[in-house]
Amino acid sequence: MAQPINRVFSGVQPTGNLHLGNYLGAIRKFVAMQESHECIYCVVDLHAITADLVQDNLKQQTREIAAAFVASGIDPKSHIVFNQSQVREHAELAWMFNCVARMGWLQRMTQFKEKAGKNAQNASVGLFTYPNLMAADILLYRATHVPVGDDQKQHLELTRDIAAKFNHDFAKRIKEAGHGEDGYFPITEPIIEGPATRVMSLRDGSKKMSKSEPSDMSRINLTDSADDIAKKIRKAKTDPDPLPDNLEDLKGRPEAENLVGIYAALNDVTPDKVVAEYAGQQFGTFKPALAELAVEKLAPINTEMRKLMDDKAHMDGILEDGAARAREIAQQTMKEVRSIFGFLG
Ligand code: AQP
Repeated sequence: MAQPINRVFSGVQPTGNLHLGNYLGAIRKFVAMQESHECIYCVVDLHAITADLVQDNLKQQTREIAAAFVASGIDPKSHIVFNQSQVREHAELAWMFNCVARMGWLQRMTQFKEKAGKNAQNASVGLFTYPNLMAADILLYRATHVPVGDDQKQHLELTRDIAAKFNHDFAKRIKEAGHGEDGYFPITEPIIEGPATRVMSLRDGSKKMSKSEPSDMSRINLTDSADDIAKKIRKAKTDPDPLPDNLEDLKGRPEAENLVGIYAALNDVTPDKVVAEYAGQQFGTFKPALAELAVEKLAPINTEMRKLMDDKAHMDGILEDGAARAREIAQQTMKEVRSIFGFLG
């Protein structure tokens, strides 16, 4: 079977409220890529149990992420939107990739070190092998492009390493099965670009904005009201200096740099343009402008998300339909992968 040349896959974990970082770093790119690519967008619920085993609201949060996809402009009819646990082949390929990936590769993953913290011995094995499941998510669909935020860069490199090792180790069988000279799995291209590939916490410019950060004031959620958005931006940590007229002078001012990056991304302009416009202005002027812009861009998504969330049956229908179409691709891949491994059946 020929490899697709233009297939996008990406996923979001249902681990809490979607925030501005997820939106600017990932979901907005998902929307843009629909124009030129065949897209598969997944709520990666199997990943959600790697950190906290017992989840209270998994079904609801899964629907909420899917609703955010659709409310942001993803078309679930022309493309595929589904949740990972409905397509069992993700887990099967992840097991095989546990055997392809090397211990040393996983031991280098910085996200595991950050998430496991000082108590790595007590972290789940799933958290350690998370990148193998992520590689399986992507390669199950032989996706060629993966739009993600900057924090996922290292995991994407691992996905490429897994694909390359599989293609190399099974080269003879892959060729004999007629899959061509380039190997079976594509060497996926990460799409990490724009001014908001790493949106930082509103309370601490050295930490990334994150769903699992305990302080809700650290992030703007897609479900926040206009008042909440304005309050969070007003209270965002900054320094006492005015905005400079060039980006170089923002260096060493992480909170200011973050707010400028957010403004630029929301307004689809470069950060240079933002500092040129607000040069010499205090945050007392810049923050209300940013709040107004954020509300203008996020309010329509928020309204649409609420509407979708009121109709659970509709959301479940979208996910079931997406899963059926994803499964067709996944089953074909696994048939071929099982044969390459040499399994009977
Ligand atoms: N702060 C961020 N800036 C830009 N992009 C971001 N992403 C996450 N945080 C930022 C991107 O959003 C997509 C979905 O991420 P995820 O939910 O699968 O997991 P994550 O990267 O671990 O995100 P969180 O919000 O920090 O979740 P928790 O707290 O549960 O770990 C990815 O493309 C990611 O790069």
